[in-house]
Amino acid sequence: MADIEETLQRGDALIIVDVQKDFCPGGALPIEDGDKVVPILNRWINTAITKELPVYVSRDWHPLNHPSFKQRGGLWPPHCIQDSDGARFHPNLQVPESAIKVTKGVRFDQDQNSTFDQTGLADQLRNDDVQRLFVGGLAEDVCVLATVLDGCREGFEVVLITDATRPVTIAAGEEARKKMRTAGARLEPTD
Ligand code: VGL
Ligand code: ZN
Repeated sequence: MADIEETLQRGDALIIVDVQKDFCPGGALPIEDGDKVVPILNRWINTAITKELPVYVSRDWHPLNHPSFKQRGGLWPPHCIQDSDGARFHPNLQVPESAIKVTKGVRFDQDQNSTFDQTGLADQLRNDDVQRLFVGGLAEDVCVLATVLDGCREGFEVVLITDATRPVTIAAGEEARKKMRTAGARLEPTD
């Protein structure tokens, strides 16, 4: 991809998925090198803000005893519990004041991996005249995957920033990239 400055234009939005402490090394559900996405995403944020493009920042925000937790028969250790330290954004992520926050994973009865799932995000983006999404964050094979697939399904052009995301496992990451390509997403590194 050309450099960020040349790439981002009117009609684009940046979608940053779940760059929270619990998904980074030392957190409750740590993703290897999860924190490495932070400086890359900061560059994208900076350019998006300079160009007055919208930046959407999602967070996983679970109640205690969420159904995605192992204790309830789910897949994951408890993570991103509402108002806990681990649910905070990575401290070095430069979340701009103008960022539009998307909170998900709050339902008591089911998980929401996609930032589109019951959040109204698709309508919000259309109201914002957004046509193309640049997506990064965590985890590539879980919430980033679900978000990219829903973005394609909703009719947006979707570009996954490949160096701005990391999977829970390498194998699942490969599988996720195949699914995203098949759905029509573009997979591109920052430069
Ligand atoms: C996520 C596992 C559990 C994610 C959320 O944000 O990718 N992964 N909850
Ligand atoms: Zn979760």
